[in-house]
Amino acid sequence: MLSKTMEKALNEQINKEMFSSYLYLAMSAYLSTQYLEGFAKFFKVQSQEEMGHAMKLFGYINERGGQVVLDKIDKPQTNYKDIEEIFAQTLEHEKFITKSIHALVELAIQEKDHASKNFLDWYVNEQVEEEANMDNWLAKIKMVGNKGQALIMLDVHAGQRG
Ligand code: OFO
Repeated sequence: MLSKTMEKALNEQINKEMFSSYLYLAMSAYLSTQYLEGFAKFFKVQSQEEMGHAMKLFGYINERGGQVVLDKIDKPQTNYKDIEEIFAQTLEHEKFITKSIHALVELAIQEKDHASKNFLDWYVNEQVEEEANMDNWLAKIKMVGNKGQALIMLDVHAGQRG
């Protein structure tokens, strides 16, 4: 059985993961208006992954006899300066999510909730990948100077994400 504190903290994480999904879907919509269809697809896939992260927590809370309580999801930003701003914000957002996951792990340790600690390890590893991936894309976009033919090539590459 989950403690009430852990149940509340995991529910808050569901909201953060759902906001991530919403945020990346908003980015995808914006990128479509910029004719960057590859990046638009990339963020649509990312959005679906985030919903998967939320649903994994949803399943875990249920499995441990807790109750999922869904909260309001904040409105994401609609317009962006350019693709560099999008990846810079994405990297910052992922760092924020990493901190949130680490705080959950610390809570699990404090409560001697070994099952939750074990469950959360998957997210710890996932965040290493998420940050590295976004950092990599941001570096590449900076390299090509955010425009021109090289950006079109990166767009094609981004669209290959399955
Ligand atoms: Fe769920 O990892 Fe990104 O936000």
